Amino acid sequence: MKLIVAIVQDQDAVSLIDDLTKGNHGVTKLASTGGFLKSGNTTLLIGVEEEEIDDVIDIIDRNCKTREITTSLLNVTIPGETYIPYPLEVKVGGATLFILDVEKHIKI
Ligand code: 2BA
Repeated sequence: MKLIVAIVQDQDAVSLIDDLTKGNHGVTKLASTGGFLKSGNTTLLIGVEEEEIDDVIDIIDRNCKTREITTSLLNVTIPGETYIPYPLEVKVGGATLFILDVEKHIKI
């Protein structure tokens, strides 16, 4: 068994979870925060058998879009001046996936 950890954008999470559930894949949703943008994203835990992995990746691919986000995260300091927010274009990916081996899966 494998555990797919999928970090996706909040906007894509509802349709993705619906499609995973329709496809008979179990999924748990966690609210998470990206370290760079410090804004909310969604982390999904999806436990799958090896032969389901391609189907799950397909479903994620169909639901998750890459978006350009403009953020004023970075500040430029000019000597003698206050901080000036500096607009930064960031491409946020469709999804970031980690696929891990599961040693044991127990349901009680
Ligand atoms: P964030 O950390 O908020 O990053 C959002 C987007 O900002 C990233 O999109 C990337 O395009 C950009 N970015 C991140 N770090 C950067 C840096 N040091 N300089 C310039 N741009 C930077 P994605 O790569 O699609 O990542 C989306 C979210 O996936 C991330 O949100 C983070 O929550 C998660 N993530 C990505 N790579 C990860 C990793 N290796 N480990 C754990 N989580 C990861």
